[in-house]
Amino acid sequence: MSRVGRVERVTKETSVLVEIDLDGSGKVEVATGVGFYDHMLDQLGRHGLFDLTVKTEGDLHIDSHHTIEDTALALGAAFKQALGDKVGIYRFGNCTVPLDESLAQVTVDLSGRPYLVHTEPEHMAPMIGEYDTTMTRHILESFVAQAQIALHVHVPYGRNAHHIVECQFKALARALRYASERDPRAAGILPSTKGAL
Ligand SMILES: [Mn+2]
Repeated sequence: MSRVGRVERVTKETSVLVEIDLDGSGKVEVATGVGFYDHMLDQLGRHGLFDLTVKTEGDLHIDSHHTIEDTALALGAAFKQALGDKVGIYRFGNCTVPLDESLAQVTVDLSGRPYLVHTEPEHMAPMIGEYDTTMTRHILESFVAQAQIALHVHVPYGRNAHHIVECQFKALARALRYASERDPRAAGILPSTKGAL
């Protein structure tokens, strides 16, 4: 059974298409018009081993906010769709990823309930190309709200903004991969005593 999600989200501000295959090989085709964000979504697919297509046409003449946020919302919705009934998966995942001087620690529970805990260094360069670094939390909030997962992301230390953001996406990718992968010992078993996830 294939685990794929496809979401089209069209508003007056943006038009987003996301397709994801959780059991892919990290084949990524991303075009949002925001270079650094494309680079981050590339990390997500590559290190999550998800096949990922993202096409966003947003109101970049205003700024990159709507484009980035709406893409994250669609990505979260597509991820949830692809997870399906969650039978036979690990459910929990965590990964710690260093990028030179920066470190990201990510823990996820594919719980069905949205919750984000996020800390990162307060003092960071405000922009990476067209990417506003305060958007990282906004991306995670948006993804969590739609994917309905509990997500804890911490960067206890780091200095370079590019590194601080990129290690978060790499660790997120790997944690999502571990949580969503099929557990060979749990075939046919829903990883919850509640009977629903
Ligand atoms: Mn917003």
